[in-house]
Parts: sequence; C-alpha cells; structure tokens
Amino acid sequence: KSANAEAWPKFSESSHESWLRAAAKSAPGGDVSALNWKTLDGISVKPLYTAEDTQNLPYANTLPGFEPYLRGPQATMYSVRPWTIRQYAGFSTAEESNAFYRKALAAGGQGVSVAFDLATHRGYDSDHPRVTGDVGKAGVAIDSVEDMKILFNEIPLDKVSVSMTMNGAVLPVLAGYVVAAEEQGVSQELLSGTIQNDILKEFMVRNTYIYPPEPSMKIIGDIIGYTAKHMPKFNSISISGYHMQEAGANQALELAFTLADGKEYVKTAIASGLDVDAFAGRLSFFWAVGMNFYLEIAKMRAARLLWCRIMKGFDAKNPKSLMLRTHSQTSGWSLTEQDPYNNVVRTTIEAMAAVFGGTQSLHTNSFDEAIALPTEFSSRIARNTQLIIQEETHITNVIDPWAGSYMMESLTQEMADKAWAIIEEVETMGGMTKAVDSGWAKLKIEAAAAEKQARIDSGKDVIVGVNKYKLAKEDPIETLSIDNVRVRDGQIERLQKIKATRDSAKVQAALDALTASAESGEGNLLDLSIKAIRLRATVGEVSDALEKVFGRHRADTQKVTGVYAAAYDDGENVGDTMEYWNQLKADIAAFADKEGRRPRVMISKLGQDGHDRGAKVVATAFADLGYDVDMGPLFQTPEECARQAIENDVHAVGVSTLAAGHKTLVPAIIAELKKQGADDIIVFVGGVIPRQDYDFLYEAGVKGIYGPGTPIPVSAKDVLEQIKKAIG
Ligand code: DCA
Repeated sequence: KSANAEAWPKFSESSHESWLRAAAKSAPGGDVSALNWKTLDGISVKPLYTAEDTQNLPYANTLPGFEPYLRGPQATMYSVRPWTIRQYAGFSTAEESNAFYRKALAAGGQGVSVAFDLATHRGYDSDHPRVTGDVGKAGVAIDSVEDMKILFNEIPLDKVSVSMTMNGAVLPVLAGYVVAAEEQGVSQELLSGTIQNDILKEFMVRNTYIYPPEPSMKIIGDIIGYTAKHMPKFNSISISGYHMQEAGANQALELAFTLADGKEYVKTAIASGLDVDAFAGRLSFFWAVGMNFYLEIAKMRAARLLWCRIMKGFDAKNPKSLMLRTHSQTSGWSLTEQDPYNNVVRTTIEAMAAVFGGTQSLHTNSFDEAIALPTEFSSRIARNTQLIIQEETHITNVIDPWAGSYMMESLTQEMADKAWAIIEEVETMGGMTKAVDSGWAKLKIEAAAAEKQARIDSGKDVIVGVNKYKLAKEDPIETLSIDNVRVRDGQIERLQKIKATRDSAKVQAALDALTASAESGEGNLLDLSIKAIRLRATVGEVSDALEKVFGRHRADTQKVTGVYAAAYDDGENVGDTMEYWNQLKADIAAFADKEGRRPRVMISKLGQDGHDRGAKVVATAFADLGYDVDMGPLFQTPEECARQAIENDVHAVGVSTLAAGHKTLVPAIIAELKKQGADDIIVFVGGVIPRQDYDFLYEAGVKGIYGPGTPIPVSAKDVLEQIKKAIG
C-alpha cells in the first residue's frame, strides 16, 4: 500500500458522464465526439480513455516472454540486454564502408547493416552499361567476393552480427558473405545476422527485384532451407513493412501486408518440405516507425499478438516460432530538407516509439538523409540518439512500460483488429502473392500515399518548417557527395583483374550448374551460388545464369486517380490552397482550349532507382489537375526515355530521382532528347537533390527543380508556365 488513505483529504467522485458534461463546455460546438482523431487507418482515437475501455480486452493483461508475446519476446527485455544499435550504411566502395563500420563499432554501434548500391541490388556488375549512373550511389558496390572480403576486413564475423539489405541479387550476395567469412576462418554455422530476402514487398513498393514472383519465391524457399540446415544462428529473412510505410502505407496496411507476406513465406517453406519449427524461429521482421507516436507503439505490440496467432495456425510448437522479433528504423520519409536540424528531434521521438514498441534492433536516421548519404557528423548524432536513450534515460529498466495504459491497450487491440481484417481480405484473394501479382496491394499503398501528400500540400497535416513555421531563408548544410565515375572505374579495374586470374572453365561449369538447377528445380540455389562465388564468379554472372531460365520481371505501371483531388474536393481545412488549386485547374483547361490538347508530361524514373512513391504521387496529382500524364516504366535508360517521350509527343519530361544518380542521368536525358531532335521537350526534376547541385542541373538545361516539401500544385503550375514558354 503506497498511500495512507487517512492522511489524504476526501476527493469528490467523478464519472464518465460528468466528464462528458465538463468536456462539452470547451469542445467545438459542444460536441465531445468532435475531439476524436480519425487516423488514416480508419481508427477513431478518443481524447480520453478510462478503465471501461480495457475491461473487455482479452490480451491486456499478459506477460512478456509468454504467449502471445504482445509485451515482448523476452521475459526480461531491455532490463537485461537493450536492443541492438544497428545503423544501416554503405559508402560507394568496400574500403570506405569497411572503415565506416569499424569506426562505428568502436564508437558504440553494436551490429553492422550493409546498404548496397542499386546496381548490386539489381544483379548488374559495375561495368554493365545500364548502371553507369548507379554504381556506388546509395550504397556500396559489390561485384565479387573480393569486394566482400574488403567490406568485412578485420570485422570478426563470428562475433559481430551482420545485416544485409538485399532482395534481388540475394543469392550471390549472401553467398559472397558466406565465402568471405570462410576465407576469414569463420565457418557458416557461426554466422549471426540477417538477410532481408523479402521479395514480395519489392514487387509492391521498392522494386529492386530481378526475376518474376514465382522463381523469386523459389529462391526464398531455398535460402530458408539452406540456412535452417547450415546457418542456425542466421535470420533467413527480414519481412519488411518499412518500405511500405515509406511508400505511403498507413500503419494498419503496413502491419497487415507485412504479416500476410510472412504467412506466404511460411507457406512457401512448408511447401518445399520443411517442418515449420525447423525454420520459423529465424524469421524476423522490420518496421518503419514514423511520427504517429501512439499508433506506432500499438502497431508493434499488435504485430506480436497477430504473428503468434498466425503461427498457431501453422501448428508451430517451438516458442521461438511463435514470437515476432523485429528490427525498426525511424522514418526517412518524415525527414525534411527544410530546417533540417528538426530531423534530430523527429528521429528521437520515433526512436522512443520503436523502443516503447519493444524493438530488438534499431536504426536511427541521420538528419541529412532527406538530401544525401549521412556525413560522419550526422551519423554520430544519429547513433548517439540511441546511446542516450539506452544509457541516460532509464527507459530500459522497465519492460513494456505502456502496458496497462487504457489508451495503449485499446489502440493495440484496435490495430490488431484492423490489420486482421485486411489479412483476411488478402486471404480471400488467395494470399499475398496473388494480391501483389494483381497490383491490388500496390495500388492500395499508392492511394494512401496520394491521400497523405494531398493532406500535407493542402495544409491539413502540419509539417514544421515545410507547410507551417517556414524559415524565410534556409542555410545550406554540408552534405556528402560521391564521385561516381571514380568508384565505377575502380570497380571495373578490379573486375578485370578477377576475370584474368580465375579458372574460367571451372567458373563456367559452376554457372552452368546454376542454370541447370533453375531449370530442373533440383538442388539448392544458395548452395550452388556459394560454389560459384567461391570460384570468383561475379554477382552479375550468377544473376545472369539464373536470368537465362527465370527471365527479368517487368512491372506494369498502373496509377491511381482521383485520390489526390479528393483532399481538396471536400473543401475541409484547406484554406487558401483551395483557391490556388482551382485557379490552376482553370489555367490547365485554358491551355487545352488554346492548344487543342492538354499539357502532356511523362513522369520517368531513370537508372536502377526503384523508389517510385514520389513519381506515382506526382503523376496522380498532375492527372487530377488536368494534365495528360504518361508514366515511364521503371529502370529506363536516358535513350529509352527520350524515345518514349518523343513517340508520345509530350511537352515535358519529369524525372523523379531519389538515389543520387541525377548528375549523370539528367544531363544524359537532355542530351538524348537533343540528339533525337526533340529539344523542344522540356525537362524538370523532382526528388532528393542537394541544393549544391541545382546550378549544375540548371546549366545542363533543366527547367525546374522541385525538392522534397514542394507542394505539388506549386510544381504543376511552374511546369505549365515553362511549357507555355517553350511553345512560345
Ligand atoms: N534475455 C535473454 N536473451 C536475450 C535478451 C534477453 N532480455 N535480449 C536479447 N537476447 C538474446 C536473443 O535471444 C538473441 O539470441 P539468439 O539469437 O540466440 O536467440 C541475442 O540476444 C541477440 O538479440 P536479438 O534481440 O535477437 O537482436 P539481434 O541479434 O540484433 O537481432 C533481429 C535482431 C531483428 C532478430 C535481426 O533480424 C536483425 O538484426 N535485423 C536487422 C535487419 C536490418 O538491419 N535491416 C536493415 C534495414
């Protein structure tokens, strides 16, 4: 008993009804329900929760380390061992990345997490003509095991757990890691870490796939099978919602689609002949944690509850098969280019949500990641954000501290119910592979993204420094810039050396064995990849050997319509942006009257950058405004893009660039249009472009640059003016 009741005065009693009466006095229009916050997931969050809300909740009183693991997979959680500080990073070359990892480990980092460049993701060696703008951008270039050995030089792979974000070229990359460890003297069974290996979400959002869905699932089955047998400490997959949220999914969609993906992988592995308890304990998850503080915590608690339910459905018996373990990353999308130090605050809040949600491993973003790869300074602040939470705040001393909160327990159950309904909807479609194949899941996420963007552009959702409290003048911050030509030349030189010194006949035989296995379905593709990589086959060669049979996947580009405009059409809380929107629509209609056709733009993605949220949202918004919009397919070369633009007779090409290839690819498209006799087609650029590069791009002939945070109507108006000018 903590208080001596008699020493306290008697307080007057209150009831929910009396609170409602009191609240009505200050609620707008006297209506307390007007204070409910309707989340984008469709959950109605009340301003007040009481004991009544939790009375009938079935899982509000469970314990950590026990089924259904809602409160955490471990009984002691952070009180014994805090989450792993695992910062995702990769810098152009294996040498630079290795130096970064070693420094980070010495300064408090606890695990390694490798970011690969986009050429590697898509299974191209650095000398491939399709990847000239991508090598060494957005991550490290890996062509062979020689690069891998440099990457992990002096990092003891039997002690440090390594996570690799790789999905497309997952076989040669995982094989490269295994062989690099082997040549370091560390055998496979000692390796601990995680490979992302989550292809379904690639087809939905991130697009770094190589092969079509069906053979891609076969690869996953082989990896799960191989690691279950030979690498017992290694997590065979990181089933990722992160990229879904980054692409615009709300929390319920992220949760549901990710768990539904997980279900699909379990089914695949079981179908390949594995016992569920032989592999399920090494499935791991990965969430995005954004600024929706309460919902993010609820999402992570609900996820564990639902996964336990799903795995019971597969008759899993081993407790490890039933518990969801997860990595989390603060939201890159929530970072702003404007007033960028605010991002340190955003990341801290998101990191707290991830920790309260019970993450096992965490990446905190650096504040400059909205514009470039992090610098040493920004990475230090990001890492220290976690060290401060771990070591200064005492947050780690209490397990699942939000438990018992009327609000948190209610939200957890509501989030679970919402997600479960979506999971069941997916199930009626025949599972996630089908939902992905049909494009349904992707469109759901894209619609959510367009809705969110419209809410921001119209001012309904506030982003400090972007659509409210804007700075009159932004001071530029120092960013990291990469000399892509130097990196590519170095990689090509190393490739040539490897090809000159290896036993080519043996390499060819190993590659042929891979092709034969892809054809017959016999043998394990990871096992055969390890054999080929050991002989110094390259990432590109292993990928090609499989492509011969599997082919390369080409996605349909569908786009949603009407969703962006809807945020304006309801006229609620849009202020003066409404007038701007209507005027612009009228201007576009007037253009069409005068010219005999609507202004036509082609929104394109060049190179291997598959992040197409921005491109899709812009395409939707432009179309809703009255533009005629063509969407270029992903992965176009500048030549292909120019040809399509000319064939479709567009007025303008808009390049969406998020992976730092702009300085190579944008001048190339302008030159290509000129070469093909169409220099009347103007080029504009949107996406992640450091301010320092603006002059370079304008000098190359770009007519408009629209960085993150530019309201789409503003860019759409500018494009219209530029088109008018070009027509004369
Ligand atoms: N009591 C007892 N054991 C504990 C406790 C505790 N309180 N806390 C942690 N441990 C154990 C774990 O059980 C684990 O041992 P095990 O592997 O033998 O079961 C070990 O300590 C390591 O802890 P864990 O929580 O698994 O953390 P990580 O090794 O960092 O793994 C995980 C996290 C999410 C599972 C992994 O897949 C991962 O690191 N993912 C990262 C993905 C990534 O970086 N993506 C990049 C974008």
